[in-house]
Amino acid sequence: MPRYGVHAMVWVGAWSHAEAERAIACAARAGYDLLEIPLLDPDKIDLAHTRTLLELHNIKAAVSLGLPAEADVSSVDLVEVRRGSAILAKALHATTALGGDYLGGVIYSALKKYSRCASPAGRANAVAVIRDLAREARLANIDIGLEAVNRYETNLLNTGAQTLRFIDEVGEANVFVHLDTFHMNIEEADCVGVIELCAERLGYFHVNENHRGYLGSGSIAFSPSFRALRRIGYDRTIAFEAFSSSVAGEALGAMVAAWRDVWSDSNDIAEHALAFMRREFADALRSESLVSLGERQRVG
Ligand code: LER
Ligand code: MN
Repeated sequence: MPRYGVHAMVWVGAWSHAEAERAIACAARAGYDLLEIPLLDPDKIDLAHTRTLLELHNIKAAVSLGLPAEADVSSVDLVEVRRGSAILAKALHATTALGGDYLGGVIYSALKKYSRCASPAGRANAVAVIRDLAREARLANIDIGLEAVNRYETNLLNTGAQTLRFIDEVGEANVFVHLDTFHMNIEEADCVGVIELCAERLGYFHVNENHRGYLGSGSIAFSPSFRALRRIGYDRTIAFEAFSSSVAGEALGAMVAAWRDVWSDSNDIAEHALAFMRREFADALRSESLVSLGERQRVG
């Protein structure tokens, strides 16, 4: 069975003690196995405090981030690349300190709208940084996830196929593809096909509506993707992600262009999402069993 996660920005836009307490307690109360903590400022997070809360509420942590423009590991400017590696080293330290086993997101470039294509030299820098990060992470049993995001948030990895090629170049066994239905909906020609293509290397799956609101209230057809996850025997993390301007606040709102107040009741949307994802996964099992029963009957 997969583990179900939720992004902390469903509750909070920063990570003070009070915000950590709220996000961790609410995610656990809603029934999630894991809380994805965005590492907004690695120097400001009180790791011991967060770890104590995670243990108290019996919930795992994953760490995610998008690199800032001035710390872009896919740059040809080595000062920027070094700044990016330093942030990733801190993020890896934070993941270990929180007892997490997953560090991912847009960690292979900046999370920003680029005005030109990625250069071969910049891409090679990103591959080298992720390789070094993965080697360090392996020592702590941490998996690294590269999230394919849409064209307005990176110029390097917009699709699952591009991410697989990049991972081949990195050549480390603990680097995985991280897919997100919001980004797949914009960039993939075939959302089912990409899940099947990435099967062996799929390490994390974000479930998101096209408007980042309540699952099922937008235009994304989730059932085919859940059936594909079942077919490939996916048993890693399925995490709900949603952003709304009133909850995410200015800084994060700007990063992911959450300009509208799409929803406002954090506990309600989180509970709704967990029930939705569990139902989709259970229905996917039923429909896959019906397909294989039909196949057996045709053959017999
Ligand atoms: C951003 O669009 C997103 O989907 C986040 O998961 C990025 O880390
Ligand atoms: Mn995402």
